[in-house]
Amino acid sequence: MADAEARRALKADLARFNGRVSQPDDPPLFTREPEPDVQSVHWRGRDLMPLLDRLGREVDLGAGGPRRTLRLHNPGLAFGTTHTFWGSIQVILPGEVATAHRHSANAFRFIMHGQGSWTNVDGECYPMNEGDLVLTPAGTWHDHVHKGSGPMIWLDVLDISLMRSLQATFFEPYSHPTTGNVQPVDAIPDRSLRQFGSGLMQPPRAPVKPGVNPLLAYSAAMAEAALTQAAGLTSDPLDDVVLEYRNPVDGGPAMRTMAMQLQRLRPGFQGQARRHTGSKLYYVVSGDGSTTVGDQRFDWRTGDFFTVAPWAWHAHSNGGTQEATLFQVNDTPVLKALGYYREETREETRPT
Ligand code: 1HN
Repeated sequence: MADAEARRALKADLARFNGRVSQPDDPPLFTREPEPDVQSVHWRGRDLMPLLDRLGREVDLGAGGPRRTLRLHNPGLAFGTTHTFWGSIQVILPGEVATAHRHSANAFRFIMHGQGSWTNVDGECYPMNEGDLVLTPAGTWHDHVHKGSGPMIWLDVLDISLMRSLQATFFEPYSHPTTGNVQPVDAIPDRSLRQFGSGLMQPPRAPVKPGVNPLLAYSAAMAEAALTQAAGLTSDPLDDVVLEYRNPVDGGPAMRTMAMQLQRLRPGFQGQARRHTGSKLYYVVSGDGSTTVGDQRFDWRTGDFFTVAPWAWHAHSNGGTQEATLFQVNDTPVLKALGYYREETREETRPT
């Protein structure tokens, strides 16, 4: 009893000086394995599309951004799609302008539907057509202008939750004396593509910053051609045909905090199960198939999204007769850079 009282007194005295007694088994400190709050979630395109249509008609592109987006919300979290990034679907209508700003979050867009929009990144202008990937790395000014005739829809992913947990949030709206809240376009509007777009040859004296990908856009046509070439390789036991969008200078991930992949699951493919630290979001570009995640099974089809929570066993399969194509973003570059990346695979195809 005396001991208990002494401990209470010690705790009270420590508290007065902003101290705490701490031991390794104090919740929420060490658990044997990750016990994520993030959930593995499946969003169906057939549920989202009518809502996106309504969003386009009922929500104005207001001030303060402006952006019109539907966020893929993870019910296990207060905010965000996973604990490191936010995935949102942006709707922009003909003639609309999403004015320029910059922030410390890294961001990219993967175009889902439509054509005729352009993103201006630090004065360079890149087309946004279905299947294109456009990067707006941390600190770059960016605005989107829709010059086409139908609505445009794309996936935006930003490492907002990571930036917030590191308490490193910066944001600035843009203003220019003649062009106002959009950026003027450079004389060479696609410089990064001209310098680095071949992926294989580069101007020897082009300035590059360590770890920062100088290439701002990856076209759907390039990705499709690369994937078709890779289909001639031996099938990857986890992912069948899979390629990562890479920094052409150092071979690293396309963004410092987020890696993106495109993969093709051919009919009859049954992938091995794996688990790893870090979180992922998939977007089904085309086709259908299924992914088992922990004790859930997501039967997905074109236009669907799903997340895989950290350390959840998961395996992909395509039991149909058509090829399926998945786009993926993950935060493993962060885990790898910090030494927190772990991965396991199982011979069996189904998680137990
Ligand atoms: C943002 O800046 C964009 O620049 C899109 O297009 C989506 C979601 C949350 C916060 C900022 C954009 C965003 C965003």
